[in-house]
Amino acid sequence: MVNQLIKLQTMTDPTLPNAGALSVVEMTRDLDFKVRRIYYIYGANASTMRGHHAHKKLHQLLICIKGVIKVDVDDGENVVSTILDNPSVGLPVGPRLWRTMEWLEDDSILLVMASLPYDENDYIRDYSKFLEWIKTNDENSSI
Ligand code: T46
Repeated sequence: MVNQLIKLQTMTDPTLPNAGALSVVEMTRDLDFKVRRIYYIYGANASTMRGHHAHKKLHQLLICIKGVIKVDVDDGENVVSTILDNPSVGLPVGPRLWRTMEWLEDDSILLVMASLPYDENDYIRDYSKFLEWIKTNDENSSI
């Protein structure tokens, strides 16, 4: 399992070196799912751990738009860690993957684009149930 970061189209103006950058996520070009929900997590101190769950059907794109966040993705056999410290890249995280996020800097902000509306039934929040679920179900299983 490899976490493939998506490099987002990013514009800067060389004539305005202090004017920042503008990054774009465009459907189809950058994402293979339609965005049905956007949320963001902010105000967390360094060392905060979040996640600790998998999704049955949900596809997401995670972008750390401020600070540094480590994302561990576990497919039940391997864990791949990715440091998100650049707002011009996104990490796609699909269903059937156990994810854990660790805030490595105070006030880092995680922006998430998601393929479906919120549905608690799509979550698996118990690791042993996750291991069981991926053995016996796929993304098309009813939830
Ligand atoms: C994920 C990672 C990256 C809602 O009511 N609506 C929503 O759209 C979301 C995302 C959450 N909630 C509720 C569910 C919980 O009662 O907000 C509470 C906090 O959510 P949770 O503990 O799941 O937050 P994280 O940071 O552990 O996980 C979140 C997403 O829930 C999850 O889908 O993949 O970010």
